[in-house]
Amino acid sequence: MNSYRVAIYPGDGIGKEVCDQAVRVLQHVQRQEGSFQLQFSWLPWGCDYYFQHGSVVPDDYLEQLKVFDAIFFGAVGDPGRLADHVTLKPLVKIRQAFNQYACVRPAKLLSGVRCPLVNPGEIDFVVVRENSEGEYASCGGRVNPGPEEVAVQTAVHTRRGVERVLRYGFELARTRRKRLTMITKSNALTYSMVLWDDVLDQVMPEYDEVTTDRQHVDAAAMNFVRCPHEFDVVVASNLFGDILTDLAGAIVGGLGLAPSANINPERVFPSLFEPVHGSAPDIAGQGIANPVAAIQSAAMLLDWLDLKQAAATIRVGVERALADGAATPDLGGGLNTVQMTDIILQCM
Ligand code: GGG
Repeated sequence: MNSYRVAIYPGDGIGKEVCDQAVRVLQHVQRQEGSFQLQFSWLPWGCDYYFQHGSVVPDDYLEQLKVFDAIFFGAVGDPGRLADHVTLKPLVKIRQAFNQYACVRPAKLLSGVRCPLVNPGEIDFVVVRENSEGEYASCGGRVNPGPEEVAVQTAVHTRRGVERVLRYGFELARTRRKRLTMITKSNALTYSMVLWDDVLDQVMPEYDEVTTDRQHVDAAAMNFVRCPHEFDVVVASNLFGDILTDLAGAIVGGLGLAPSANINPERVFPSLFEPVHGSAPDIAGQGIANPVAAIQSAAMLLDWLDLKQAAATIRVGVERALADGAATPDLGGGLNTVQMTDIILQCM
């Protein structure tokens, strides 16, 4: 029987609550299938760890994580106790150090879910967010503390980095409706985003069965609302992808439903799976967080481990539960986190 080691990094706030439920679902499907084994290692990192040890993660956290087959992540952030950039830093570092350069964020409107748009049509697209460089490159500094202080933060886009994420997007588009939209702002960001345009021009002829277009990020934000059904695969830089996927989550029912996978396509390092949402301090501890985004992320983890049947079983459970009207408060319902998971388990 194949056995896989999975690191669980729940983090802060509702990250812990939804991780518990995602692991429950993984254990359930593992029992149901009986053909694979998942060994979970819980990592107590995050804000509480910081106040015990003086840092959010131990010094050797990348070494510790390297040995796993996959990482499951909850959410980070506890702004009342610790600045957000301190809690987020290890996550960004993991994505970069482990070359998880393709952040895959599906946006699909499921039956039974209320869409905030009036005539949405069928919404089923995937945003591939460049995840290892761009605006998150952590390149810059601050000088002259005081009234004349200056902060510089430089985005770093490399030809290699842009090309590999575009190729990932094209390969994905080949398996779907064969449309790819590249998001830039190359009318204003005339160095970095024109590099994206140039790389698209170079790569595109190799994928001539894929229809390609390009949109500036402001137009794309409008079109996500105006005509979301027209998108299939969307490729964007790190920050643009992050912003657009909150919007994408909102139009398919809310961030409580939005999963993601931070993929190292070459499989040299473990990939990391997490809900798109953050730690939601406003509802943390109340037991009412929507576990669906985390559970759907768990399905993406199983897909990545090539446990396709188990992943499909989870998706069927989620889709049936939502179609039957199961809903947490963010979806307009009254179920708590555990009750929502109970129903998903019954539907699997
Ligand atoms: N589950 C993801 C999470 O905690 N996200 C917090 C956040 O602010 N992330 C920013 C990012 O993904 O770039």
